Amino acid sequence: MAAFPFQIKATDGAARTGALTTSRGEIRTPAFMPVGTAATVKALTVDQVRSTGADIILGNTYHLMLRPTAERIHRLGGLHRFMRWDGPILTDSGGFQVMSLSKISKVTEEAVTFQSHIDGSKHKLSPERSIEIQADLLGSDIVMQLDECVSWPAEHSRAAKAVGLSARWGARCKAAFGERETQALFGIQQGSTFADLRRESSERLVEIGFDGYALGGLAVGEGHEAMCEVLDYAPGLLPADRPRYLMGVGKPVDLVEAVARGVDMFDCVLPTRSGRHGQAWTWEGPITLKNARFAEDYTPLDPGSDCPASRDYSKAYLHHLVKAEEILGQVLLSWHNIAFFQALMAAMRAAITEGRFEAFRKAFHERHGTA
Ligand code: PRF
Repeated sequence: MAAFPFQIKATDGAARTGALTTSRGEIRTPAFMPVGTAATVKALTVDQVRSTGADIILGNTYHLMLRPTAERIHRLGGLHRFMRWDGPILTDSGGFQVMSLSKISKVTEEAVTFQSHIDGSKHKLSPERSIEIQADLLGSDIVMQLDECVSWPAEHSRAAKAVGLSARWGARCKAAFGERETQALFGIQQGSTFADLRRESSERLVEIGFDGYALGGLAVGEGHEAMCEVLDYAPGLLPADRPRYLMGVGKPVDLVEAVARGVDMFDCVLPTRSGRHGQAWTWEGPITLKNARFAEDYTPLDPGSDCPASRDYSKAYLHHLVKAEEILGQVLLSWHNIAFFQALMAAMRAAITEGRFEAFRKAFHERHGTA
């Protein structure tokens, strides 16, 4: 398989920094991918997203296959052209969103069938159909295998079944994907919080052979401590020379702890979703702009940032926008939060490069707190 080159430029403990080179540009790692579920990073233009330093965004098979449909996006020239994002796009395979969003769903060996959360219409998503949607119709750069993620807590036997099904679906995805020059296919490790299952899952994925490997089934309710316990060993079960992607994570404290354990890529709705709900993430932790203490605070969220939303608008103005439910409040807070997450990743990359990640990690926690 002609994988995208992944160059690790420096390591510090288990933490790594480098770059994944795709046909649409370089992804500096550790990387945070803003979520563009419905062909939009909610509330932001692609120029605003790019201005934050994001190298890659994420799209969702589940949402796009339902609306406006993958076939329509294909007729309109593919997802990049449709949404005007010319950088790399990673798409999730759909299974996880089916479980969390659809009205009714049923998993068989063949496929997952479900009813749309939009209009109740019935759909089937097989490994082969997920690859067709992501790779051929949307034109994604990084395609995720279809997997089964069990909810937490899970019985060992239930988690073991999902590991087996995910491995068989991974092999079918690889066969359907074939060999491609300009697109990559990532496998997804499952196994809940069971070390033996995480190991078995990794071995089966490596046997199939993917361009990169994701850690799935985490951040599903187990909490920060339990997730960190899995991350103490799970990334080390995956090939060191390929990118490792922790799906759906997370808060700034989660990102720092996962990078410390050898994770290279992340995605999460947190910065955009919490921004739309009036929350700003800062080096000092999260703040709720609605709070009366910001009513006459003329300072910006981050005077040292080069993001206009972080640097040029006072907290008093943002407080007013949120209180008045003005749409600009959602735009500016989403923009600021994405810029903050990108600044955090850039700071971690610099700390790893300069061999001072442990000092960075300690200083980050002292300043940011545990929220
Ligand atoms: N599998 C897939 N997508 C995901 C997850 C998963 O386990 C998660 C778990 N946090 C988020 N998104 N395919």
